[in-house]
Amino acid sequence: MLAKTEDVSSETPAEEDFYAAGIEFIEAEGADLATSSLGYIDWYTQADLDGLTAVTTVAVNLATANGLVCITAAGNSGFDADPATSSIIAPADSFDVISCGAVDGAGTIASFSSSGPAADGRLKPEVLAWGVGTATVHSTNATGTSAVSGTSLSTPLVASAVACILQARPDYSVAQLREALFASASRSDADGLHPDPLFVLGHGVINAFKTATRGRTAADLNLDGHVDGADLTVLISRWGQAGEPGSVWGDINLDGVIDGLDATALLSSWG
Ligand SMILES: [Ca+2]
Ligand SMILES: [Ca+2]
Ligand SMILES: [Ca+2]
Repeated sequence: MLAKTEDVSSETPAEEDFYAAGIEFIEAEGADLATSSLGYIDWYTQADLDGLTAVTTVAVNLATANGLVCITAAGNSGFDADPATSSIIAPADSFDVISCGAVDGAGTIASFSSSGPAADGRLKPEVLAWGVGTATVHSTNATGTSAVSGTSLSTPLVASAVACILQARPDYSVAQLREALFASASRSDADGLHPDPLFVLGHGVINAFKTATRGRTAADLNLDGHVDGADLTVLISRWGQAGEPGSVWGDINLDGVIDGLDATALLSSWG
């Protein structure tokens, strides 16, 4: 569903009300997530981005409290080396929104990616995705694509990954999804979270596969919390698939191919 709430010919506080109406509309229609690649700062200062003040921020707080996963762009105002200065836009300061910065295709932070923290010191942005020269549908050519840069481009990539994650893991609440997404991102490791102390990189680049499979044993191929015949059916349907160890879902023993050794491993986890 699309909710067109922004008037691109002007910038007035009424657009924040339109945004609130749009997110209410989407939530009422039964959406599982909402994503927005815009933000408001003209009538706010960074001191106002405390999670409690901006109209869009409060609207997103209500939406996430109702179980709607919300994703939004951090902004394109760049960053410096001072963790005390911020350049995010509302509603990126909302408590449970997933706010997104941008990296290039090599994973290097984009110079335009906005930095946090929120005015009350909370980590923002939380995650990163590809937002430099990102391939996207063309704005005027119905059959063409173009390469566009901005956190407006990394944000829908995160949203589409989260949509896939929620299909695999409908058990995730907003809080559980955030926890799994952050713990699976590139700056996190087995020891836990290592958020950027300069508030530029957040928890790093997202990893959808790790997020979707977090907390599930490798043999639970349909991610339902049990190892049983349904998982064996999945394994057989993927028989013979090969790739980098750790990248093939069903390669339980991590040797790069799905074969009898994985069936043996699955049976050893049965029940
Ligand atoms: Ca506007
Ligand atoms: Ca299963
Ligand atoms: Ca294997």
